[in-house]
Amino acid sequence: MTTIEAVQGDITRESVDAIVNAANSSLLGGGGVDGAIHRRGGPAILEDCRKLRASHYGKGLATGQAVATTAGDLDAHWVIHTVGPVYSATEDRSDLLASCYRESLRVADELGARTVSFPAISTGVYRYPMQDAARIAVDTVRAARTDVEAVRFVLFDAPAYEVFAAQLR
Ligand code: AR6
Repeated sequence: MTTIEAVQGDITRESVDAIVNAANSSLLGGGGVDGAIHRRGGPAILEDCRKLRASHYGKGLATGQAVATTAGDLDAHWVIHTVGPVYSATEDRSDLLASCYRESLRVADELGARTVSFPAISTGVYRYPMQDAARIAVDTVRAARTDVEAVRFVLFDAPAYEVFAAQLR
């Protein structure tokens, strides 16, 4: 059984086995939660990302996939980087967003992570509507077959927290 909860806060302050990053396919950093994780986690994360680019992801990490690095100075063992879809009003990309949560949990299982914190993937720069994103996130984690014992959705602001909390009720 996986316990699932939503909290409001800054994901870079989490003390868990793995923190999930809403990255982009370059894996080389960006704004939003990605920027915050690299800033607080320090250069070791980017160093690992560069190595992954060179060894396995020369063309970048595909949307919906996930890969782990060190968490550097963060209070976690690993950062799991996943690439959410850019929202489209004309094309249903919910499977790709669901894949981010599934693949991140699969990577967490490979690592042996038991506690994992997720941000609201794709809901910032990638413009996914919070309501849809929360439904996909909660449904996918609830349906996942995983050894992860505790999943925390860490929402940056109160409106996002309310949407996730309502979805969990
Ligand atoms: N803790 C928790 N949530 C946060 C934090 C934080 N410290 N900072 C922002 N958020 P975004 P995306 C929330 O834009 O939409 C980057 O440049 C934010 O309020 O970080 O998947 C990447 O490199 C929002 O609800 O990710 C990519 O290029 C959510 O995190 C692109 O943005 C996701 O917003 C990915 O876009």
